[in-house]
Amino acid sequence: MPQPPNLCEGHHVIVPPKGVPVWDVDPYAPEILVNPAPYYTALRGQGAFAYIPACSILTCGGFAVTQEVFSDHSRFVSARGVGLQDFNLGTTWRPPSIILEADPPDHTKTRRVMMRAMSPRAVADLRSGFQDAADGLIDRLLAQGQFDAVSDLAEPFATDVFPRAVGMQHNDPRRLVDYGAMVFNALGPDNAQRRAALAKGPDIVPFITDSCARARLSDGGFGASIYSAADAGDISQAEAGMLVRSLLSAGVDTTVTALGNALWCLARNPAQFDLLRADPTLAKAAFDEVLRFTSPVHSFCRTAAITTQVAGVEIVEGTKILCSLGAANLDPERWHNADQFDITRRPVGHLAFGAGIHVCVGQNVARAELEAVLTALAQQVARIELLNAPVWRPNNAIHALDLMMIRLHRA
Ligand code: OVM
Repeated sequence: MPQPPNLCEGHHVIVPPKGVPVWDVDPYAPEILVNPAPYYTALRGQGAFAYIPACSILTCGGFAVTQEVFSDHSRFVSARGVGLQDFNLGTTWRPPSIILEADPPDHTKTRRVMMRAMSPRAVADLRSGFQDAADGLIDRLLAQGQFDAVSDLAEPFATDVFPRAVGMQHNDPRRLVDYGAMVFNALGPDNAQRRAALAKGPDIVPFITDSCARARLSDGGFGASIYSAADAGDISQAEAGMLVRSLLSAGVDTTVTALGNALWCLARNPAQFDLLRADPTLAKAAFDEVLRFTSPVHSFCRTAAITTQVAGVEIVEGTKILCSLGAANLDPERWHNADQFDITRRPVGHLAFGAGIHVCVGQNVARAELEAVLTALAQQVARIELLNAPVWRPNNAIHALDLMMIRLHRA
């Protein structure tokens, strides 16, 4: 029997709704986090929802139900936290995000500022710089021989181009990566992953807070754009700092993870990599399929703001619902050959970026980063050789590699 994880401070204890199976599982157990596919299948097999007594939550992973919960921000709110903890109860590890952990009308205002900062136009200006960085990195890695796709490719790329796009004047890749691990692990229960990540707080949080100050951000970046919205009176200076914190929270670990996962998909599916090489314009489609197939953010929670029904199940106010984006993105009822990585499908509607009003506001940036690296691989690399069994790193909200040794062979 799985050991119940310790619940975070502040959690509604609910009773299982009628007709919902009780499932004795710890969705945050490291063995599940590093190999989620069997868990996703079992989750979808439970029906619309399952009740997990260890966490006192409902969980869902079928595409239709997950999409319904995620798209309905008025019934299923974010301001009570998108992890296990109910922000109405207890204290949070940091001041809540004013965009991720917010509902309308507060969210509407901050979202507008972030959309403008990372508009298609703003991101278009970055593409050639991203491509130069990707071309140079892949050329160097081709010469290097064997290397780790995480620490030698994904992390160096994302922690170089993104902080520059933000306008950070004091980049510290290690601390940015570790802060991402804090933010995403904090969404789970008080388990080993969360404790280990949050223990680094005293070293990392002051660096992050300092980095959000206006004086630390150069002109022309996303950070300066956010502060100009404060000058225009759309938000306060303090809110601008909080939105820069959101950039640093959501913009590093996610793209590091997506890059590693992309290499994992292509290394294990050489015929798919050959398709990409034959037509590098498939980079965009390949990225969406990587997202569908690997779901870098594997889950987020919502909280029922009212007592309501979904799929005939009564959900009482205060219920936390753990939405498994990873399970929904592999649902065979939604996707043909769901367990096949196929860059020629058009996985429109995948939930890896979420859905509804909270759908990833930085996705233009993520797409530009991934398209640059996938294009460089398509143009310069003949073959991606996998040299070890990839090692995954358990994280309460992210499905990421820890280590994957590969060798690139020049085209
Ligand atoms: C934020 C934030 C943190 C993590 C993820 C995220 C995926 C946003 O601090 O606003 O979006």
